[in-house]
Amino acid sequence: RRKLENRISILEKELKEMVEDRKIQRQRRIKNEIPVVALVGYTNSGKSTLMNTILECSKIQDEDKKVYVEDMLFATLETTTRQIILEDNKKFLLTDTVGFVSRLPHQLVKAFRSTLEEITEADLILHVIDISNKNFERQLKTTEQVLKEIGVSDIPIIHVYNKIDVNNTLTVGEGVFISAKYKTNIDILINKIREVLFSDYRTVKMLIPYSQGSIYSVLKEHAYIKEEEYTDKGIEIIVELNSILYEKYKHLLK
Ligand SMILES: Nc1nc2c(ncn2[C@@H]2O[C@H](COP(=O)(O)OP(=O)(O)OP(=O)(O)O)[C@@H](O)[C@H]2O)c(=O)[nH]1
Ligand SMILES: [Mg+2]
Repeated sequence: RRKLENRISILEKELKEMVEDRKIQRQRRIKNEIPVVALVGYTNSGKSTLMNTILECSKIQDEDKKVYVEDMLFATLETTTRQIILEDNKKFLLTDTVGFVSRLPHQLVKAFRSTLEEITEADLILHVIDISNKNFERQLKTTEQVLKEIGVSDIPIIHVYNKIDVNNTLTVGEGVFISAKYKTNIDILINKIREVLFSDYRTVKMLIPYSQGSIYSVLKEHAYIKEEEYTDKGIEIIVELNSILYEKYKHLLK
């Protein structure tokens, strides 16, 4: 009892500090236009494990970037955001959040509300469900109830049924069935994420005059150059880009 109260006061303090940091992060992010994916779900469902597994699919990986995983309630005390870069240069930010519980200790509700704000900023929510838990249906409802309360009905949600290595009896339904720990079906999940986040991408041919080489650098960094050829008029490229870059550079279409 005493231990739990201590833990709660640490939680409250840490959460308060995080809110301030996140306000700044958020503004930066909005300017960057990189889409944000939030991992949401009941405590112990495997959100942080999935964060680490998806990090391994990122082009730039760093062992230090892994987050803490533990078989306990509230292993995650703060939200963490990492950038994921897929092989074709498509990027998104992935946010690991504090897990939900039913009957949240009331001291925590306020602190939680602020972490939940983070979720309202997401472009996509991955709702992680631990199907090895016999109460998973109730946990799923609890999480959905909280999501409803914070008013995110306009954000797309993918149901991610986790721990199929323990329970594989439930494989039909809307969503993706994975094992975050054993890295099963992660490719399917990534493809679903792609469908939602990058539906505005298109592949076009462009000619960049040598005098505008900086555009080439921008595209090299923020788009996916599939082919390039140096001609006497400039660099001819076949590039896959999002609608923002497309609008900006469509005068170079060929
Ligand atoms: N068998 C199995 N265990 C898993 C799987 N994914 C995660 N786990 C385990 O489930 C436990 C909780 O994992 P976490 O990733 O810390 O869960 P979380 O949702 O981040 O938990 P909180 O931060 O407390 O909300 C750990 O012991 C993981 O190793 C899986 O696919 N299969
Ligand atoms: Mg966690």
